[in-house]
Amino acid sequence: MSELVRFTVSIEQPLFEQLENLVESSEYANRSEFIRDLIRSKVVAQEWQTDKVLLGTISILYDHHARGLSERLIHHQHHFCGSVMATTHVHLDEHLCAEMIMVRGRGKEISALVDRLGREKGVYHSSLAAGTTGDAVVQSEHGSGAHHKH
Ligand code: NI
Repeated sequence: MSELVRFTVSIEQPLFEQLENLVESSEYANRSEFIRDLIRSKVVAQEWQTDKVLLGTISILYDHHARGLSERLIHHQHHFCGSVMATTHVHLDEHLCAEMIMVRGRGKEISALVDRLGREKGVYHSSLAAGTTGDAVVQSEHGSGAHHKH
């Protein structure tokens, strides 16, 4: 564990009250934990603006009966510049399929795949959970250059 740093922050009273409300209504034990995760979220969001290889989970909802759609969705995944690591398919009812596609690649390429899948006729929803391979957020907790031992 890295050494803890204490620092003073100056913010407007209404903003501080919003922070207090957010911490109180969340499962966070205290302000510090809340702010740590807030920073990590910002770090990951920033990573998505770079050329780094990242992890993402794409969620799609589509009409199982749309002609040729399943084949086209698979085609797009095969032509994705990064790698598709895993997919989970759930038959929601006789019409609807939900699929989760875990991918590894550059942010720009992953976002392009999300859009491409979403543009297909018969796809009702395509969204992305923007993850990370960990380096940036793990470092901030264990000190720079630290690596996990498995
Ligand atoms: Ni299905």
